[in-house]
Amino acid sequence: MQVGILGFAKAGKTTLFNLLTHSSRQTDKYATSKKTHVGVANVPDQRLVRLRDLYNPKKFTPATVTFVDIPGVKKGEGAESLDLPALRDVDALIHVVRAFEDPELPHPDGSVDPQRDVESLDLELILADHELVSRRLERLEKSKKRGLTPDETRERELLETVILPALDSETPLREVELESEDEKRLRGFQLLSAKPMLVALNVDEARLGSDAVETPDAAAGVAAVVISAPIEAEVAELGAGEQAEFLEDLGLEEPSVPRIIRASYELLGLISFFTVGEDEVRAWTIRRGTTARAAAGVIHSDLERGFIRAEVVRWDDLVRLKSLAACRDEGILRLEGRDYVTRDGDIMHIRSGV
Ligand SMILES: Nc1nc2c(ncn2[C@@H]2O[C@H](COP(=O)(O)OP(=O)(O)O)[C@@H](O)[C@H]2O)c(=O)[nH]1
Ligand SMILES: [Mg+2]
Repeated sequence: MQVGILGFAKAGKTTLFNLLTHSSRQTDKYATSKKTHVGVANVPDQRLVRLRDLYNPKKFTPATVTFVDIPGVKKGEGAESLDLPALRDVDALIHVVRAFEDPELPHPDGSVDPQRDVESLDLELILADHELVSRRLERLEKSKKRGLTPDETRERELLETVILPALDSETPLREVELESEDEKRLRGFQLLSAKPMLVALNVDEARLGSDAVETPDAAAGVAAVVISAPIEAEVAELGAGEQAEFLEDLGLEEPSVPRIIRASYELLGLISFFTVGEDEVRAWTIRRGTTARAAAGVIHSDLERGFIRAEVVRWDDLVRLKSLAACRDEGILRLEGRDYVTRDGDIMHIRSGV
């Protein structure tokens, strides 16, 4: 699962990327980087930590999210200034919006205005989508001579009557409700404005934790978090004790990095199930609604092919009773079939005949 970090130049994208992925890529004081960076972050999960404490395993494997730091968007250049291949591949977007003032680092637009930046970035995504959809419609138009398949006919209708009008009226596609059939039809296009988005407002340190921060009124379906990237970098350097004190002084409950990683995970509609044992305690990532058999396939394709049943217990019941055997004795270790819908926090043990 990949999340793209996107925004205008000098918003703090690379600074945030470094924090999320423990990297040390060059940030841009004067120049503007044109490099796309890829890094991996562990998803913080207290449940998994409790399970680790219980098993003391040789190996501990949290869930991960991959972050892609995409070079700054240039206004008005739409698709041309975007690293489109990197952007098409990501499953969700974090838009880093500059809300900090710094006379040494002029905003490319001359002033700091989060609301304007949220709207202009959306517009860039909409323009890129518009171009792609128009080209596709032209191609379908040409194919009309040989006759369109029923699928192509439906696609044409969808693009012409729903998608293009939305883009024409500058509505991001994430706000357009579609039947799941149509959503599937569009998925292959990897339309940018259809991807789920999180707005990260990068504010001055003095305003962090204050209620005075006005989050830009991003459209429906867009979550927002407030961060101060340099402050987060300082927090990351501190030991746990000092960290708590420092955060308290700032009026914060926890650093924003774990919050952003978790928010990305949720944005993508992802949940975790766990496998436990002395060898490994591990979180596995699935989409909400995944069946037990498909979940087994995430661990190994053999487990999916030979799936017989899953033994399932809630993570907190296991922590309370301390072993799967005890859960079995208590009668709370359930046997579930292939169609069981896996829940967030399930401990799964797959029985397979392969
Ligand atoms: N004062 C201040 N400077 C910041 C903040 N966030 C990032 N910077 C600085 O802004 C410059 C650009 O940051 P960078 O992460 O490279 O931005 P990018 O172009 O969006 O990748 C760097 O010199 C950062 O140190 C912030 O919240 N406050
Ligand atoms: Mg950068």
